[in-house]
Amino acid sequence: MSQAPAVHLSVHNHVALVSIDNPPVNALGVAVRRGLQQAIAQAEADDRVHAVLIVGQGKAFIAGADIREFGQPPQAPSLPDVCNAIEACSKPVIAAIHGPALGGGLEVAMSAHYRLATDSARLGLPEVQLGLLPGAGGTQRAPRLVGAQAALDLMLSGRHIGAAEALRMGLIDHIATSDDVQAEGLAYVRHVLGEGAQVRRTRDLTEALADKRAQGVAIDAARTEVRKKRGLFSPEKIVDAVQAALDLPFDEGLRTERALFEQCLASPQRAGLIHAFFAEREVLKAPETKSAKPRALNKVGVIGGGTMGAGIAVAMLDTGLHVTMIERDDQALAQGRARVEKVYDGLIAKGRISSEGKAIVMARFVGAVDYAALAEADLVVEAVFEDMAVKHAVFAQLDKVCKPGAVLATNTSYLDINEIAASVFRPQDVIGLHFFSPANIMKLLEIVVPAKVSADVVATGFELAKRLKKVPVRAGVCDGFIGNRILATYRTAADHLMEDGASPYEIDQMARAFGYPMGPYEVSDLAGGDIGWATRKRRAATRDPRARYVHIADQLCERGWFGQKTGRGYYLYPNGARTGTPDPEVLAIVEEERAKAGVKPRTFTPDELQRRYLAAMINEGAKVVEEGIALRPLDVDVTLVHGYGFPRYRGGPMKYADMVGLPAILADIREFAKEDPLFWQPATLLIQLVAEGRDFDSLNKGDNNHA
Ligand code: T1G
Repeated sequence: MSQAPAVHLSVHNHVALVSIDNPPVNALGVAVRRGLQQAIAQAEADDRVHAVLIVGQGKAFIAGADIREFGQPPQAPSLPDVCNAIEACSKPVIAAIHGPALGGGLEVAMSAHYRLATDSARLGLPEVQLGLLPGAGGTQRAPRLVGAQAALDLMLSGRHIGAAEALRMGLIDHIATSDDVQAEGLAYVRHVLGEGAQVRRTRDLTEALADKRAQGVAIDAARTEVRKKRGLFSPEKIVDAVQAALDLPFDEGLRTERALFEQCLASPQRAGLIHAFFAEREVLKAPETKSAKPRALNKVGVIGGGTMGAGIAVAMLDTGLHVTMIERDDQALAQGRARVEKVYDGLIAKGRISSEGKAIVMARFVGAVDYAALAEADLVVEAVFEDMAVKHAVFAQLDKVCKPGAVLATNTSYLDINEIAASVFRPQDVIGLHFFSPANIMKLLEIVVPAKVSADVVATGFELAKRLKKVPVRAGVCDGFIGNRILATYRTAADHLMEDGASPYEIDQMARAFGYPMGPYEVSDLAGGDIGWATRKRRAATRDPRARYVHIADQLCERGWFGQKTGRGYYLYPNGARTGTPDPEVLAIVEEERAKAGVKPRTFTPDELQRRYLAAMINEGAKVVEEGIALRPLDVDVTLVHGYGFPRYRGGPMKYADMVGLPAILADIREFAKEDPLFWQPATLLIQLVAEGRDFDSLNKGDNNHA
């Protein structure tokens, strides 16, 4: 059965209506490109046709090139050729935009001679978020329409703008008065023809670039800005391409753009960022979200007004939910409320909301010390002290007061949620919702699935994540779930390296050079060394006595050197400084502990440090997948990117491992195991994949028979 054409052409009263129909977002796959090229040629040749109108079917104009085609052998026609054909049309071509017109989609619109948009339009050139640049003439046409400064802003930020801003900057010519984009488009074509308007090729426009000095200033400012984008490849190429638009004739500029585009396409960052793009969409597809509908979610409760409780309350308030915060007494409740208000006062100070805006939000906040206030809650998140007895007491209360069908969630970051669920009469309603601090900022939300939970409760967790604009990852129950478990392992590898001869500052430098915003010891100082200390004490009873244990961190904590909050940790933070300076006393303690451990220190190259740090992360990631704690390797990637600072342009540790090659990772682990066979036990899954010549990505694609 032949596939429906992706592009339809029909003629209405001398207007050729070119309608793109390639759900879900009219991506410019090869069928759409061919269809567009043929439609323009037909319209050109049809004497009945006086003008051409391009529209998109469904919820989008065009969301860009088909990202799935990148990395595949190119198929003609190329998008630049299609855009050039549209622009070269001898009859006026009008693009009518509704919904997303992004990347190649906006490039198609910019190659048209006139553009209108409805209020629903979202226009942008977000290629930089995929490690690319606008490669179908966008870097040459956008500056000719809106000037270098506005064009560079769109391309370097990747942000989406609305119709009003697009009109102000000259990206479109008209805003439709209704959402019926086809009707509005046809009416506008008649208006354009009625005005006797001629073809207006963007390549020929000069007005927006007339003020040469201003264009030069824009380029210089952009060069300064891209220098701050640590490690990213394509931003600088974008500026080079826009520079070409200022310096070269159009067609030469196009050739320069193409060359720069090819460089970005070949960069591993493109593969990493495109993996991240699709992985963030795949994590939403958990078995429970496919099989069950979420429960109602209007009124929510938060138990505990501490840092996490208050952050969770703000996240809920920000999305329009009614929040009831429960605390043990009025004083604690007042402190909880104050923490919530402090966030909004900060936003007022930054001019991000008005005091009226704050009042409207806080009107949806209720504080109480009596659990009965939660009788109508649809979902309750507990964020109290990490102690099982305290959790049991809270859940006993919730079990008593919450209505049937209410979702009972715990924000614990490591306690056994199966045990918490077993403590109530409705274990099917208990789930883990593991937020990351600050909970109103951090994107990641681990949705921890205990054994007895019902599918619609899990689906409700995902629905909440969507409402909170969080990135949800489904995780099984184990100590540390996905993220903290892997963190503990690569942090231990770092401690081993420190005791073996590397300084904590070298290790942090390695992590930053790899693309992390901070190294593990800077993170420890920011979060507070006392948190890790409590974890180590908690785990002491169950720690394998044969396992190597490094005492350096404990030594700092026993001195009260917890980090920024105590003015020193691994680094010194004089006078409340936010950036630390290396501390010779810490190095002395490290030396002391090496001597006590009988370690003869040695030097490590940054490459050796990086290979051990990443190998520990990847190996534990593989164990988390093989045990089913994470559904797929991409779930590990999304967790580490959105919760632990793993550089997004590398896609995540499992994607990075695939790009390095699993045989090399396994060989490293086996090499390291010669020194410490207990710590460096290669994951069975890693051994299996190497033996089968497969990579982690093969498990992302649904043939998950990795058991
Ligand atoms: N190509 C292929 N698939 C795409 C796609 C695209 N451009 N955009 C979206 N999808 C899929 C997505 O994977 C999901 O699939 C479904 O559509 C719905 O998306 C030469 C080089 C448009 C704002 O970067 O930002 O043009 O999971 O869940 O929340 O210069 O998708 O259902 O199987 O995100 O409503 C530039 C990327 C490409 C835009 C809609 N364009 N897309 O958001 O739905 S590079 C982009 C988005 C380029 C040229 C260059 C968003 C959206 P599935 P969704 P949404």
